[in-house]
Amino acid sequence: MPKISPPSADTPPAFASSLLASTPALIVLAIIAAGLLWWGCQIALMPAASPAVQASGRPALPVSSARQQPTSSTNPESGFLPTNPASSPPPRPAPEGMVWVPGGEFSIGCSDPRGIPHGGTNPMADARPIHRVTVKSFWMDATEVTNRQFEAFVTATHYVTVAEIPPRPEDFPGAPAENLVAGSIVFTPPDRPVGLGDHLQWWRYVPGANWRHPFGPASSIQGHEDEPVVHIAFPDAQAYADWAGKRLPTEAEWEFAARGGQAGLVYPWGNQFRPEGRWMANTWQGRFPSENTAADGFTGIAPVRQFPPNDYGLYDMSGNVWEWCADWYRPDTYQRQQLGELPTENPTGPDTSFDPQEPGIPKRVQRGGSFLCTDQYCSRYIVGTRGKGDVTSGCNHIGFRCVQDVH
Ligand SMILES: [Ca+2]
Ligand SMILES: [Ca+2]
Repeated sequence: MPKISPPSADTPPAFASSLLASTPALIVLAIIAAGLLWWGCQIALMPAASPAVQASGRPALPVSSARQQPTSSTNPESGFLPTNPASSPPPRPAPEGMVWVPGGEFSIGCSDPRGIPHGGTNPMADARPIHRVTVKSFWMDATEVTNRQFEAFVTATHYVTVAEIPPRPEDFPGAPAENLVAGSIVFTPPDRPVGLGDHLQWWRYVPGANWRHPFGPASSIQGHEDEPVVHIAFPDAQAYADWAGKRLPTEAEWEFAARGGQAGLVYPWGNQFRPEGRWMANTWQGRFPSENTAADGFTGIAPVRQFPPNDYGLYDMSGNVWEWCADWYRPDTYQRQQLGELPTENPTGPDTSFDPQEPGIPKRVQRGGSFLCTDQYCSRYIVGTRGKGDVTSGCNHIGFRCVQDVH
């Protein structure tokens, strides 16, 4: 289904429907989808890295050499206090492909990153106040779910993803039937520098783009089996998790896991973006969106496990692809938790979604940023920052990973 949310009961689909009825649908879908993805830093996808570029990906670096101790960001005045991990050992060996996350109490959130190197220009106000949250122990997928894993799910269940289903006419009254074409959002970088104020310069709605065909019908995932699956809408991620006997992480679980037992670090690995000159995550280098130097070794998505894991053994918690979390998104979630209006013990987020930028579009939390993140545009590779996405939208830099409860 195209990247337009079915309207909520109290919000008529006036905008989408009127546009669809009067404008070529694919253009409209691209406009709307790009708008939906804009604010949450859902920067569109670049073509996958060439084999030569991907082959140049560096082996994982020893984590210890890049680890840094918390510095000023952990002082109490900043709001960060030490993480108190639970002491219970894992009850059994980790399920295949998963790692143990001990749970415990930690400080969730993000200081205003403006002014720090690679901090970007967004104050990240929705990630404050920094406050204490407790989560239970759980297992977590060490990597983003890969094309290989998702294919096994589809083979077993014949599941059809949202991006493979044509939009329903009842959701877009007045739209010509020929305009309602299944597809997803792909990015075509302009061939020259452009201002960042008009995202339509690099967004494209591609009929037939989906997880099997990330760039459209002529593309495939053959040879990309160990890359994270993309074009995944929220229900798709949930369906996979159900099949696998897992679930999506809550936002608090995701951040507890990403911090790896450390407190108040800017990134999952420390406070420097490139400790000792090393690349620690797959992000964007060069002038966005026209120049992609792939200095980190990857023009597009990287196979999983190409960068060092964090202290819990989790890969790509920063960059590569965005990851769905279970919680509804609201910008005031942390304020409400701080005030006691929402739980801070195993929090599952608010009951409803609200994004002031797009009221009426139901959104869930996304975390970690993607290979398209850059401080010119989006610095949500910073560990405490929060992303968000329309639940019916996939895109070719949105994926997920799962967690499993301790039973
Ligand atoms: Ca890159
Ligand atoms: Ca990621």
